[in-house]
Amino acid sequence: MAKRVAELFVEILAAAGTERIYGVAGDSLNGITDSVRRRNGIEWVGLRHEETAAFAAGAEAALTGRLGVCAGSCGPGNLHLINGLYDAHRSRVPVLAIAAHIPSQEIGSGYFQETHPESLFKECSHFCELVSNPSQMPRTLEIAIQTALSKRGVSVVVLPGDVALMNTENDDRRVNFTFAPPHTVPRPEELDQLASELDRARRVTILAGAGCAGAHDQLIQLAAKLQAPIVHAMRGKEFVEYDNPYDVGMTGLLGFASGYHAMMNCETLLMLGTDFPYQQFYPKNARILQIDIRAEQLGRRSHLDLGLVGGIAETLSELLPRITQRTDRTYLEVCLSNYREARKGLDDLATGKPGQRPIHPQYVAKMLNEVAGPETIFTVDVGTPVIWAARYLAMNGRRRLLSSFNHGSMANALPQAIGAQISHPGRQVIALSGDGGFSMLMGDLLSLRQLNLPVKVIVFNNGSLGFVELEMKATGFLQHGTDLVNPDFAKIAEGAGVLGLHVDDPEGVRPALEQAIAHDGPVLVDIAVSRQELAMPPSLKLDQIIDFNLYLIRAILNGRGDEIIDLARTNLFR
Ligand SMILES: Cc1cc2nc3c(=O)[nH]c(=O)nc-3n(C[C@H](O)[C@H](O)[C@H](O)COP(=O)(O)OP(=O)(O)OC[C@H]3O[C@@H](n4cnc5c(N)ncnc54)[C@H](O)[C@@H]3O)c2cc1C
Ligand SMILES: Cc1ncc(C[n+]2csc(CCOP(=O)(O)OP(=O)(O)O)c2C)c(N)n1
Ligand SMILES: [Mg+2]
Repeated sequence: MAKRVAELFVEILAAAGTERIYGVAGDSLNGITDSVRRRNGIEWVGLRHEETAAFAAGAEAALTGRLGVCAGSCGPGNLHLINGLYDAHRSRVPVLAIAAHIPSQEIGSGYFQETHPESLFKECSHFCELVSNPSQMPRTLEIAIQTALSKRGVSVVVLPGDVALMNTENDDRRVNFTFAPPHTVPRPEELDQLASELDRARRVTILAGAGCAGAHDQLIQLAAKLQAPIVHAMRGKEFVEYDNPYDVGMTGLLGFASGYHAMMNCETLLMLGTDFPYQQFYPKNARILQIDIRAEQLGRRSHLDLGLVGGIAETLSELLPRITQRTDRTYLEVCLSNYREARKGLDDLATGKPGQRPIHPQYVAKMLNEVAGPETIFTVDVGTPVIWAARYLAMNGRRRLLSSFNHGSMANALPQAIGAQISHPGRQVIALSGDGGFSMLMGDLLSLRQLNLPVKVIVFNNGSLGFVELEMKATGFLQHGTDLVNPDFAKIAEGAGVLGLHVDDPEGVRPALEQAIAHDGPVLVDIAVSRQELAMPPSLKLDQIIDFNLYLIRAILNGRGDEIIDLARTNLFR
């Protein structure tokens, strides 16, 4: 029996396990939204901005491993998806975007709202095709889904509103979407070679990333055999750091001195499932060995002496019996002791005494870590919240940590929290937002009320684009264009039917966070935190230090001495 293309589309999505579509309704999407309305089992999640929809779908996909789906209407509607889609694509999580399109007979005429989605989304997708004829369905959609799942990333189906409403007799489904990634292991002789490299080396450091998800046991066993410290890249934190006696912290500009030194002083660096992007932080003289599931990743960030293609869990299982147990812990102990020192240094910054204002953001993050539950999903805005999360949120194998780590977009935390909460009802979801990031997609605060999502939004309100100020200082620019004149966000929340709490004294931080978590509904906690909080890189290069001094000199010359005192008060004298 003939059915509409849109109806078939939604049926195929349901067959692929889709439970919801995030989006903003629009004329060209009517076929899809109406088919969703008439079908049980798939929900339309209406949001205030399509970018939120794409981030939410990406968060759902990241947490479940299943396809996240979002939709935007023709022209500006689907264009708004793009930043969130870039994020999902670069994080390599499977997302399908439905880009509704102008009437098919108008394509190419410069029609109202016309864009060319196949060109626009090409760069942020593995697959991006137009359905111009009903008989392309369901095959085009099946290929799109299969591609997103197997290549991990975004697929876009461009669907003109009129084609969505056409009838089709065609329903020759081919795919059952039971995709499970294959086990991939390198050849035995390559594993032997890797084992002998590792056995020969004196000081081995492991750099572990997100590719170590599901490989915690093997990773720890390997470190134990090699007596090797484990440094993690940021996306690896949630999979690597917990229950790990070999953990020496993160490296990179936001990392720990101990992570930095363990990378720079090793003789052999073993990279496992990581694409840590900053070349300056790789050792120049060490031998570098790498395992990654994708061959094109090998040697992408550093010189490479041996690269193997394999999944980390299964490859380490094969590698372990080939490695000789070491007993010398000298190098490991030095790295661990550096780590204890770095950790203490960071903990000493996370203090808050009643009456002592402004509140240190580190203290907020530390308190949040203490009051949040063991299953919490944290979403973290790009900006200084990423720093506080990296340093003060402890993972345990069950907590999750999402941000826009690879794409680096602001305003990700609230949208990702929405996707996390909808797909995980009953689970605690906490967004760590910057005041800049939060206000960028603030419209979807309203969605927390509309969709009854008990997300807790913690706004680190420092009245500025703080991370950018930090970068300006580190590189010798005088800060400009970074001021934010903010309202009391708690009052805005109240106006939106969301419990709003405002805190401006350290004494109030913990009680407010506890109250927020105990509250059965959405909450926004607006916390006035210090603006001039230095997040020193683990090792400053001489030119960076000179530039930093230059900043101070320029600031004085410009008569902004008050700011330096502020810097000093919040950093040097505590
Ligand atoms: C403001 C800001 C500052 C940042 N500062 C830092 C910083 O100081 N330090 C830092 O570390 N990061 C930092 N980041 C994050 C950084 O940009 C990268 O996102 C992060 O370092 C990448 O972590 P990763 O290598 O674990 O993950 P990814 O980049 O996602 O790499 C994972 C790798 O694992 C591979 N893989 C996936 N699955 C498997 C498998 N099963 N088996 C084998 N391989 C697999 C993938 O092919 C990929 O190559 C910052 C981000 C922001 C937004
Ligand atoms: C969409 C987008 N615009 C601009 C940037 C550049 N940028 C990175 S961090 C940042 C400031 C973030 O400010 P805020 O959310 O207030 O967090 P803070 O660093 O102050 O804690 C900016 C502008 C970006 N990463 N993404
Ligand atoms: Mg800010």
